[in-house]
Amino acid sequence: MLTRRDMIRTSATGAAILLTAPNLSLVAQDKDKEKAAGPFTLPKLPYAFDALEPHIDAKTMEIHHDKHHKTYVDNLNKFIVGTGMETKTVEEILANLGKLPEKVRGPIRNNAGGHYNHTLFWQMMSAKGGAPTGAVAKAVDASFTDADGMFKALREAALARFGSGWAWVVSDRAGKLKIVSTPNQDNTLMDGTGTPILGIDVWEHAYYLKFQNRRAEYIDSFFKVINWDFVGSLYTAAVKV
Ligand code: MN3
Repeated sequence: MLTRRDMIRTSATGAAILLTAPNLSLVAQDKDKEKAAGPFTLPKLPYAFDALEPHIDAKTMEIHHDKHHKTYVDNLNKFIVGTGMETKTVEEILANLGKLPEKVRGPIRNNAGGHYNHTLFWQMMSAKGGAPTGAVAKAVDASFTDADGMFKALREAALARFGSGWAWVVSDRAGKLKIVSTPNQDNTLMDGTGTPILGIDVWEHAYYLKFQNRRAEYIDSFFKVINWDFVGSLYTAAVKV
């Protein structure tokens, strides 16, 4: 079980998640909450709202986490009832959307996707910033020449996403990285095209308060607060699967 302290430690040293939750078991966190309104709960932000200032502002972080992410969790809890998948992990739900009743498949796709994507997103950021190291750095170089090559490709995908969605760096099981963009709250677990190791939320709610329509500036600010320890742990787990 992941306690709050474990979550904070995980955010500080991304490698710890390999010991406690190799498959990012969101349900393990969810079960910690005793009075949850359903099987899924909003994970605590692993740092203060203002921790990523000046790159990502505190008000955006507060609304994004406490309102937007919470709504995905609340709606997932509402729609999952009676589907027979109440005890599944978010990852299992996302990989098996076709098994859900047609009536709730769309809402569960959006809200389970939103819950999973944001749970990763908070941990993918850290005030420390920095550059990739170790195995993930080698993979970045092999796939994109260098980190700047990866940023360039990720920036292009994030800018090209029309409307709301995400741009991702995903890994296949052999450790080859590629850039993918998905609409809405979709991700690459849904179609099995890879495991997300880094993702940028390009919904306007992620940047409009500070950057208004200047998505490119927000993207470059995000690049300064990437939690490479956590990204590295996601990469190692993706390759080991
Ligand atoms: Mn968002």
